[in-house]
Amino acid sequence: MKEKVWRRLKESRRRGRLHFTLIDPNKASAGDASRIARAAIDAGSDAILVGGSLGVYEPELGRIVDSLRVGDVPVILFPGNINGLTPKADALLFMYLMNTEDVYYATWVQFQAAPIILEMGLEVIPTAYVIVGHGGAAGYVGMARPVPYDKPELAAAHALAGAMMGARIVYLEAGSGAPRPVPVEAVRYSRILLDRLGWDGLLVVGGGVRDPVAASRLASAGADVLVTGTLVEEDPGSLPGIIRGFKGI
Ligand code: 1GP
Repeated sequence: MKEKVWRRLKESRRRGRLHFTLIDPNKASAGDASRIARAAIDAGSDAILVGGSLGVYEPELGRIVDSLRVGDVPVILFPGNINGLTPKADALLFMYLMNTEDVYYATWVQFQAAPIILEMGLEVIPTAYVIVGHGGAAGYVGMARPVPYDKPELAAAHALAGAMMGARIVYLEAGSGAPRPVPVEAVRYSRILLDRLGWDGLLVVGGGVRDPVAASRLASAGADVLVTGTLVEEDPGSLPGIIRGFKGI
């Protein structure tokens, strides 16, 4: 199995915490995406994620991925559905939505996508996706039963189950544009259980992070990677501070 991007991420993590910028093809044209990616890489992003819950389609997705080749960082697909695939990317988060109520998002879309992904030759990074709190469009479209904000132990149990199912990434998601990020306690509990398991994957957190203090709290709680999306579209000037807050530099 291809592992180039995964090895690179793990290698980078040995040097410090990581930040990924999410670009939603439904919200950004190829020109916008290119500008956003440039600003993100300059601010210290280590990878660009591309995906969204609605309105993603080829050939526009392929054009957007092409337009993101503006620096030496991997472009990784973050698909909301089977339409979020293109062979032009470097890798794909092969996601299973741990707390969906619909078998389609748990295993069925993966079954339909797997042969296509194989044909495309994409590197796959198994990813357990856990929706917490607000959940945003991802929670709504994915028919999730979001983990309540005040039940961090439930988020951690999903994280642990995902790791036991073979995930290399566990992604705790509050939803793009969520009013509050994933609670730090959910990250802390998840980290404790994942460490007890001896898991050597990456714990990713995203959704609703808008300031350096929130970013730094998530880092202290044990997140390896912070994802932001909305921010770089709405207020790119704030990105360097948030990335510094998360990386502790
Ligand atoms: C969404 O976690 C990401 O999948 C990013 O969320 O747009 O709120 O930064 P924001």
